[in-house]
Amino acid sequence: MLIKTPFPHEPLPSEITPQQVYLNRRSAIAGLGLAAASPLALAQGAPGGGKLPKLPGARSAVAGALVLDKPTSYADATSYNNFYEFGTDKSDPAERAHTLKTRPWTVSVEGECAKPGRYGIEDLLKLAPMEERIYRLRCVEGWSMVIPWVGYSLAELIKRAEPTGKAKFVEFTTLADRSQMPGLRSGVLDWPYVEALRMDEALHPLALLAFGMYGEVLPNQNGAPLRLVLPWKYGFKSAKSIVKIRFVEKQPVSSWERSAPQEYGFYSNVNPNVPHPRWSQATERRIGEDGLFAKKRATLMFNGYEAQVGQLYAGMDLKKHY
Ligand SMILES: Nc1nc2c(c(=O)[nH]1)N[C@H]1C(S)=C(S)[C@@H](COP(=O)(O)O)O[C@H]1N2
Ligand SMILES: [Mo]
Repeated sequence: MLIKTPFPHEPLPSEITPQQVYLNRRSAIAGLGLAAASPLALAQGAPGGGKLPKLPGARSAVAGALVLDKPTSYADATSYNNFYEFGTDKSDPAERAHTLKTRPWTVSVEGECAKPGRYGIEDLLKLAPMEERIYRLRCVEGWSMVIPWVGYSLAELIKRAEPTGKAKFVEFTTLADRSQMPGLRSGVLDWPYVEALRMDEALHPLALLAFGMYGEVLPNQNGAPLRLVLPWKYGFKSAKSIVKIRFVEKQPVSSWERSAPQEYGFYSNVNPNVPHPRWSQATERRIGEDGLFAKKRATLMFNGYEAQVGQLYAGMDLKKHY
């Protein structure tokens, strides 16, 4: 029998040095009288691949939306991915996701709401002003990236649907099409990939519906044409290539919970104090920082977004609700 091993990939070594290198570079830039390294300038200094259509976003005013960490290179962010619909190796999505058809694309909004509907991707792109958000993304496997995303708060779409009083949770279903996604032949997860949030989490302004990154539309391997980015939660909560958003009364079971309930809880908030049953979550390696002086970074509570989201979990036992 094949034993399921979710997230079987061993982390590579990492380092922390670039923090200092980076700070030095910032002061060097300031010394030259060039643009001070504001978050906006940092993002603009993180170029995309230049091959996809541009998708600019205005500097976000949402608290916590622009971390100062050096953005991960576009090459790293688009070649080291988790998108199991295209295979479980980190390089599989970049190699195979060209078969994903992102037009036409429709997202169905349904369940406990007054205004259900079907939104074409072109309508979603116009629904609210695009913002640039520089977020840390921390994978449960123990690595992280810093990505300048482009999108708007998920709340913008939710409020248009007018959820009813019964809508306690929001469930996200992503595309599962065997003709486009070779990874569906594997039983590593139950397809389609399903994730969910409590309503107040989904309405938090940091919860991002992303359509782009690095000033361009999302590459297929990063979840085109739209995905979630929930920076205070482990990466797997940030579902890619969403086709359905459903308001429900009962707490849904996510794909990862279903596959390994002892290992992946519903909340999946980044928490250095709650180890995964098979490894610690206390540290992480930042992708792109591997090298001679490889040193891991300390993982931060709620991935560094505690000031913004901590209140959502006040009074909850986070060891129980991991
Ligand atoms: N549909 C779908 N969404 C997904 C996944 C997946 O396998 N399928 N992997 C998740 C995991 S484990 C992580 S860490 C992030 C990775 O996003 P990135 O490849 O853009 O860095 O996507 C998440 N969203
Ligand atoms: Mo992940």
